[in-house]
Amino acid sequence: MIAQVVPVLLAFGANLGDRGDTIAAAQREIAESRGINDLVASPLRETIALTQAGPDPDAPRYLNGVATAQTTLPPHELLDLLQRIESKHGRVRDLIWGDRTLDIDIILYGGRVVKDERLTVPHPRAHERDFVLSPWLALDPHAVLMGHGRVDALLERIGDTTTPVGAGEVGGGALSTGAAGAGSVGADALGARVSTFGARETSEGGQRDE
Ligand code: A4P
Ligand code: MG
Repeated sequence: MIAQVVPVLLAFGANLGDRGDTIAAAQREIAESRGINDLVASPLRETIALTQAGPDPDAPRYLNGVATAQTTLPPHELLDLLQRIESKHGRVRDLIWGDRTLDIDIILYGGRVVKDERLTVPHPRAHERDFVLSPWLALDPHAVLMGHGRVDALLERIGDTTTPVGAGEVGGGALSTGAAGAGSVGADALGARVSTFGARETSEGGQRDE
């Protein structure tokens, strides 16, 4: 059987430890994993921690970014891979939305809707999070979030409180070339690819299995 290749959008967040190094290492490990190709990472953004009580300016700040990739892994196998990489980087789950060394979420898995006890895709909160939308928009000015519309309009509606990573700190932009390796594509080519998430929604109502 020939495996289907599906474009995915992943989101990365870290607010403990060497945040940028951790995200860069995780992206490299994902890019090198079986069933993953063409990983391209956005620049990282510095963001205020969103806790269950709301934004907390006193909590350690996050670095957040997104990456696109092509995968032949089914959704739950992709989640297994991401959770293994989170654990390897010291992720401990205690508080809901608590501080963490690394969080990796699946924002989109092609045009597919998944909803079960382990996985909800599209990610149910992505449309209201500047720390997801802002780096995604930097990667793809034409990005469309399935079920919610254009990312630039969503971001304008909620406001962008994220800031660029300071000079001298590790950012995702430099990593994208290294992590993606020989099979990488540039952000321009990727933009077209990322936009296909939205195209599927427009033409097929966002319910299509890949
Ligand atoms: N799960 C379900 N759907 C998904 C998906 N699409 N991607 C399940 C990944 N995992 C998914 O996640 C809990 C469970 O969600 C997993 O076991 C998986 O089976 P988790 O990573 O253990 O915990 P979490 O991330 O704290 O939970 P949750 O509800 O996914 O949190 P969010 O909504 O992702 O928010 N503030 C800033 N500035 N930046 C951040 O990145 N992140 C969060 C987490 C809160 N505040 C933040 C940030
Ligand atoms: Mg998570």
